[in-house]
Amino acid sequence: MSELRKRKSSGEREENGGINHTNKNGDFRTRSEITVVSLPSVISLLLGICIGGIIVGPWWKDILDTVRGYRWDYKNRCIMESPNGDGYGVDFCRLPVDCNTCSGIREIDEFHVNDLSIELFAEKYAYSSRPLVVRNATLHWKAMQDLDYYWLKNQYLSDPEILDYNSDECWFNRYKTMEFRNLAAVFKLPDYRVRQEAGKGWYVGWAVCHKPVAEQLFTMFERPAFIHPESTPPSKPWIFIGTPGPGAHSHIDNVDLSSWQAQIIGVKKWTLTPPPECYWTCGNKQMETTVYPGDIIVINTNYWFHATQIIGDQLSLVITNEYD
Ligand SMILES: O=C(O)CCC(=O)C(=O)O
Repeated sequence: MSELRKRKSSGEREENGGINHTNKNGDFRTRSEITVVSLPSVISLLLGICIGGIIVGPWWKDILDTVRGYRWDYKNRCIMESPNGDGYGVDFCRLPVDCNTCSGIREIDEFHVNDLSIELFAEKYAYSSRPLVVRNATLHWKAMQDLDYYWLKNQYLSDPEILDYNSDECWFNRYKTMEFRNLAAVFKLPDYRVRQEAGKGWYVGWAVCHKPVAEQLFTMFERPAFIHPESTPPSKPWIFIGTPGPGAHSHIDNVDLSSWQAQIIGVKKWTLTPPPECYWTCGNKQMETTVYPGDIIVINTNYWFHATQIIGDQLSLVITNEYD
């Protein structure tokens, strides 16, 4: 060992990363390498951390949310969906969806109603969150002849108590039509606005939780042919109605089940986007489809972000129902 030491000169590096030093008696000593950081650098670093913390601190969650594309509730471990302050949208916290579902879906499938059996629908679409358009599915419904804005107005105004009815099942969404405080306002529209001859466009949706109206509405439509006969019959249909222009803003729902929507009057363009938590699996590529009178679109609105737009020059009117 001493032989080895003598062959090395003072300050020469040893294999273990230390440095040899010779003391005044001529002995060798090994010391670990020390990196000296100057005091001003340490102070600058600490100052930087403090200032950075003060500046970014209150916003770090916002910054993370922006990067992620959704707002995460750390306490309840769910994604916060909030109204955007304009009075439309629903405030709730949802669990992230299963991104395997959207990973293989690049477009909205389409069938003519005669080509879609109950079995095929049950196997491939009903419970898979795979969106679907079924063409010419409602051409025989009475609604196609008789249902319009004025039919609804007559039903709702037939008894002054109907519009006052309220329950947990009732909801009314005015989207961007801020002038409508409630459903009653929709039926006070002057004719020229229903016929879109003048004035601003409007768009609303609501649950037909008003029993007398729901009963009459049920005479206008039936369970779509591709839905299993043992599926629970519809109980409270929803109506969406409005003039050409923006329909629903992009949003995700917090409802019980998947739903179908039958286009009775007008033409509607749908845009579906995978949920933001699935960005790395499904991307954010939008899928679009256009539905015409007689068509049905089937969507799990709890899974897909969806937005609508009314195109053409006619008012749009649809009946929607959940199914199990
Ligand atoms: O029909 C529309 O314009 C919107 C429908 C919708 O948002 C829904 O069914 O959840």
